[in-house]
Amino acid sequence: MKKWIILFLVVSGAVLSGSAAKRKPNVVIFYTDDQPMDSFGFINGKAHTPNIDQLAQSGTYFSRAYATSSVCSPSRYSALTGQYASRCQSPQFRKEISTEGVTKVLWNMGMEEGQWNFPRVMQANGYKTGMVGKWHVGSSGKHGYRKSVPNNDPKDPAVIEVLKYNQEYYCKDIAEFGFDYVGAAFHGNPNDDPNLVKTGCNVHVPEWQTMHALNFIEENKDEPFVLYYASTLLHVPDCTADLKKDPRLTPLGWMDEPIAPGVLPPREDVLRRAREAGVPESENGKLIAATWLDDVVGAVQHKLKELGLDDNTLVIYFNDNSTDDQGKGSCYQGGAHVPMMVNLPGVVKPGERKELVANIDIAPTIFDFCGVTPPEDMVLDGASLMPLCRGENVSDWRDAMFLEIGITRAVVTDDNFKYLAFRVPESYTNRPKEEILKEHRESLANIHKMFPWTKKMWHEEENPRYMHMGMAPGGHHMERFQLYLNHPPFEKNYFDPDQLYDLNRDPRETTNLAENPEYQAKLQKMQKKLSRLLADVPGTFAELKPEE
Ligand SMILES: [Ca+2]
Repeated sequence: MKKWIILFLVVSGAVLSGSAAKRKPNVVIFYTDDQPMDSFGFINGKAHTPNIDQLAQSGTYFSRAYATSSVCSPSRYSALTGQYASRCQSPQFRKEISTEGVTKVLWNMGMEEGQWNFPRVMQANGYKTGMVGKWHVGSSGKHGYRKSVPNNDPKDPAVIEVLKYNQEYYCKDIAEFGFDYVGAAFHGNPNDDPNLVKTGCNVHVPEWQTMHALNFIEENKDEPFVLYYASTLLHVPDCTADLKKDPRLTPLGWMDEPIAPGVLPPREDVLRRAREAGVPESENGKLIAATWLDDVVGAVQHKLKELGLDDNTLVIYFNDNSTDDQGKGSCYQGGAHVPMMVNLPGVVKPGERKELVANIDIAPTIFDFCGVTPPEDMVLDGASLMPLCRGENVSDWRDAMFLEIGITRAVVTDDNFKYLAFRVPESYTNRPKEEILKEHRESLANIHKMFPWTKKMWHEEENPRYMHMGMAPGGHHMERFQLYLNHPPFEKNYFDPDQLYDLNRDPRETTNLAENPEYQAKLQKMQKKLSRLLADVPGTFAELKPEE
C-alpha cells in the first residue's frame, strides 16, 4: 500500500514539473565592444562570423538599432537600467552638470546603491544572474580598492598574487549591482588598469571569459538565469595582436598552462579560418578578431544546446557603440548606429525589422519575455521588443529615437532624418580667457603625452573651441580623433550648432541641410521633436530646453 502512495506521489510530481510548472525561460545578452559595421560578416561580407550571422538570419535583425549614447560606459548604463544615461544620479555625474543644468553624458556613469537595473530585478524575481567581462558602470565602494603590483614581471608570484586579489575585488564589487555570479571581470577596459598595463597583462582572453560564461550556465542549468556577457572584444588593445599572443598570458598574470584549454578553438585555428575566408588584416586589428568573437558566441550556443536549453533561452546581441567614420563619442551614425539581434527559434520570427530600437529596450524586453513585472519605482525609457520579435505589427511604436552624448543631442525619426544639436553651455565659454587657455594647454599636453605622434599635428590654438563631448577647450583626445583624423564625412559640419541629415540619401552625414531653404519646415519639425524628447529627461539644453 505504502509503495503505491509513493509511486503516486512520484508520478504526480513528474506531471507537475512537465506541464503545470512550465520551465521559466532564460536570457543571454551579448554586449560587445566597439564593433565597426564591417566586423559583422552578414552586413558586408568582410569579416568571417558564421555564428553571429546565424543569430541575425534565424532571428530578428534590427537594422535601425541605436546606442543612445555612443561610448562604452553610458551605453552599458542604459542597457542595464533601461534608462537614458542622463538620468544617472551618481555624484561623479552630478558634479559635471553645468551651472545652467546641462547634463554631460560621458564615462561618468555610476549606479547608485539600491537603484533598479535588470540584474537586480531579475534576481528579486528568482532568477540567477551572471556577468562576465567588462563592467564600466561604477564601483560600489564596499570592497576597498585594487592593489598595485610590486614590479612589471607577469611571472613573479608576488605580481600574480596582486592580480588575483584585484580580480577577486572586481568580482565582489560588481556583484553588488545585482549579480549572483561574476567572472573574468574588468572594471573598465584592459588598458584602464595600470597593473595590467605595467605587466603586459592588458590582454583580451576570451577563453577565460567564455569559461566563466559556460560555468555559470552549467551551474544554473536547472534554474532560470540571465547572463550578461560583456566581451572586451573588439575594443583596444589590438584584438588581432592579442590573438597572436601566447594564451598563458592573462589578466591574472602568466600561467603555467593556457587558462581555459578547449573552451574555444585554438588561436592559430581562428587565424587560419579567418584568413582562409579571405578576411584582410585591418589596421585596427578588428576584422580578423571578429572571428574570435564569433567563436565566443558559438561556444555559448553550443553549451545551451548541449544542456537542452537552446529552445528556452532568448539570445540578445548588441554592440555598445560603433567606431565607423570616427563617430564614436558623437551622435553621428558612425558611433550610434549599431546592429541588434534577438534570437529564439520558434518564438522570435526570422527577418529584418526597421523600427527604431535601442539599448534602452533591452531591460524591458527581458522583463516581458520572462513574465516579470518591473518594480513600480523603476523608470524605464525603453520598450519591450518582444512584439516586434514575434513579427507583430505595432502601430504605436516610437516614431523618434533620442540620442545624447557630451553637449550634443540628436533625434532620428522613422522617416530616417536626423537632427543633431550642438550647444556649448555659456558657462563653458563665459570665463576668463586665461583660464580657458590653461585648460586647453593641459588637455593638449595630456594628448601629446598619451599619443606622442600627435605632437607634430596638434598645436596650441588661440581660440580653442569646445567639441561634441564638451570635455576640454580644444578637445580631449577622443574628440580630436573624431574630427581631425582620416577626414570623417561630417568634417565640414562638425561645429554647426544645427545639423539636419537625410539618412536615406546621405547615411554618412556629409551634407548638412539645416541652412537649406527647402528644409526649413523639416528642421523646425525636428527641433520640436527633440525639444519634446528633452522635456522627458533631466537637464536643460539651451533654447531647446530652457531653464524654467
Ligand atoms: Ca565601446
